[in-house]
Amino acid sequence: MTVHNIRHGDASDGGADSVGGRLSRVDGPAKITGAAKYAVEQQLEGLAYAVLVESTIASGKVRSIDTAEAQAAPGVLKVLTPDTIISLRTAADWFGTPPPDLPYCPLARDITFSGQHVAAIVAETFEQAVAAAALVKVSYDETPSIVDLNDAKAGDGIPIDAMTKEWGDAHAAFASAPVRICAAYNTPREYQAPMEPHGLIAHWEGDKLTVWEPSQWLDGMARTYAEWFGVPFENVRLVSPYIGGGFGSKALALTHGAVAASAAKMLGRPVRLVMTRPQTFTGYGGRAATRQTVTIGADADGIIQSIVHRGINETSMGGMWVEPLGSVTSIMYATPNFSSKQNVVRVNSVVPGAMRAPGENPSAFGIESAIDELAYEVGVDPLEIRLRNYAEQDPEAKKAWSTRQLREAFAAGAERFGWARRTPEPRAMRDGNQLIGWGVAAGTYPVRRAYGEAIVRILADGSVEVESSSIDMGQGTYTILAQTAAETVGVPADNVVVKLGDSRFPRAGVAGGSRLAGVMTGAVHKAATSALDQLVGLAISDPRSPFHTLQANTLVVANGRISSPRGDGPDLSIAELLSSVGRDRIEATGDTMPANSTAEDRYKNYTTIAMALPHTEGDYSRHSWCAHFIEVRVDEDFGTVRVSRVVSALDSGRLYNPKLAESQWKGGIIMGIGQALLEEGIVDRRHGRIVNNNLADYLVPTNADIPDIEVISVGIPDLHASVLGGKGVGELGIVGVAPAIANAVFHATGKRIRDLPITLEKLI
Ligand code: MCN
Ligand code: MOS
Repeated sequence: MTVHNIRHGDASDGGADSVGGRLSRVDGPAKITGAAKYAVEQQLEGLAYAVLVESTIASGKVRSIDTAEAQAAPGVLKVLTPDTIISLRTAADWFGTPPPDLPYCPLARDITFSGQHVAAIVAETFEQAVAAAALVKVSYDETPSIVDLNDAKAGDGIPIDAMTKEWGDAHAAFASAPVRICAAYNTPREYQAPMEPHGLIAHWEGDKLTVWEPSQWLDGMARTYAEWFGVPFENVRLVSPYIGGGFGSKALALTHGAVAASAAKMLGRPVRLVMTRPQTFTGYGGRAATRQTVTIGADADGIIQSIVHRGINETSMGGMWVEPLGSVTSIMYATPNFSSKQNVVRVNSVVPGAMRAPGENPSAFGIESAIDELAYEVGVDPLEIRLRNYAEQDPEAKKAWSTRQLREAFAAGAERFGWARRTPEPRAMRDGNQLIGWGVAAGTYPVRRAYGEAIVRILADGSVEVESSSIDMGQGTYTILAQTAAETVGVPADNVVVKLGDSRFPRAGVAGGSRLAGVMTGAVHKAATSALDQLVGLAISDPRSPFHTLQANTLVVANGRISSPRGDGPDLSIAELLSSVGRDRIEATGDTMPANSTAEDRYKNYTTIAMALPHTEGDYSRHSWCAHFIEVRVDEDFGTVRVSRVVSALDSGRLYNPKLAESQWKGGIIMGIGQALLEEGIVDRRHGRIVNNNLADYLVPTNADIPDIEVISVGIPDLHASVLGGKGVGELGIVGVAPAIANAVFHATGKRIRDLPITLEKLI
């Protein structure tokens, strides 16, 4: 859990230790050497193994479960069914809405999707549990199901009024517009597919529960476990020091967690449950499939008069997921008239959920494809049309942007890509039998803000320790918090140890919505500032301090040493100073909560998402922005598409660590290439099963699919966004990639593909 720094900043960059420096990941060596212990690798005395049995139908009822043979199988400790598992309480959702006072059973009798957990085996070994699970015989009364959005029975669904956004008279303005574009854009179900599958070890000691589980949100998940089992929040400890990716799928306590923790309680032994790769496809829902219609009315110069947008996303029979499809549509371009509405359709699926830029990602596919269509319709360059319709303020909130370096992003990206050399007509650029296409699209993601808490300790040996229950799933939290503490206190980053991933540490909200870096650098900065103030205060005022006689107002701490600003007087290491005043540590807790916050406010902030500040709070509208310039090569005979060049310019405000931010952006872009060309969950139309529920058939990009990607930072510090001036990074990169590729494919081939992914059968 402890991450020791090894110096490995770029030699070329003297400031690697400071915020803004290119310090390499401080958790890198632990991960590469195998020293990093992931959740389910804990070795516990008496560990038992749980394996899930899942429904093979998508809709109906469990008629009976025959467990006799499984029960008698070697090593079996318990067979859990809805009849034998202990009863839990319903937990609040992530907004903290008080739940109905109803029992909760994580094993289902009423089946609403294929892959629902109906039983579980707990055995002495994993192999015994797997063998016994195969002996459980479940019979069903099957009823007709709606397998996905394409199902004829799916219909138009339920209107979500809260999603409606309207100004002006969009329909009238469209009717009178000289140029009109109207098209439908579809995205399929996609999956997070993190390398590390979902899984956990649950361990009860009396009424105290410890859960080792990969988690994007320790405090939120701890709350859910506490509510399920009716124990105080403080009794649940979540431990998650290392996580093999989440992409949105690991922010909530899920049904399988309830099964494992119930089994552990019933047996009085720690229980480990790890999902198989196929189970992860129904263990958490992936990104909802979406349908959008985008209608643009414009004048002959391509100046937009009206946008009418209608969106539909799928949700489950019992749960509610709204993928906000109007989120980019309503802010990217200036328009005097606008209307956006959204429905959700219930299908027999696990409830879909958050996947990297939920909402913004499919939303951008609609509007950024549609504006490209408008560009060809009026004969204006696709980059030029975006500039003509540039939104100088937030068209929806009617507020100034806190910062919007999108024009700069277009300029920098176009320059580096060589956009000016583009031939305007489709099918006009080629290399042998490869048609070459150049496409552009913009992207954006809102700045979500909440509050965080951290402890910073200056220890007797002069080292600094940071603790927070926030997490690092690969995005770089350990590293940027080490840099923040190092710079603020005035020590080398080597001398900082960052401890994350334990809910016993000071609390933190969700690592989702690209908010954690801004929140936690703010909290650590505050805690470190107050630890430094204490240190300097002691040095000045403690009669035992060598600085006492100086009668200085302030002292300077740099490089782990403390001295007077004028250079007269003593020059001591922090360790020497602490020893002179007889202290073994200085400790400060810092949080970014408003000063008058109550204990209840804090609990609510850290365990729900209800307290996040709206991005349009106050006078400004806060977002990060990007522009992607992409080259594709389409084989004229085979219809295969290769992305051959990507240049993206991005505005995430100030970067805490450019090396890591660039890596995050590239990761998002790579995921966007997968979304554009490969990824699609395919459902069996008879039983509603996900057919390609593995990484051989659910295609994600490999190295061979990825060209050189160049990313350019065009951000400037945005102090309306966060304490240190950064905006979100983690999700921004994916937004706009799929439409940039679709636009490039149109430029290459003259074929407009409005359904993702862009596979060869759609092109030939
Ligand atoms: N950063 C920076 N400068 C900024 C903001 C961020 O240098 N102004 C860098 C830092 O290294 C920081 C990282 O970018 O650790 C991400 O910061 P932020 O944008 O605040 O996002 P979060 O820390 O909240 O991380 C969550 C975000 C989301 S929501 C998804 S989804 C996602 C993502 O991060 N999933 C990921 N990136 C991922 N990266 C990996 N490796 N694995 C995942 O599952
Ligand atoms: Mo990210 S989808 O908000 O975890």
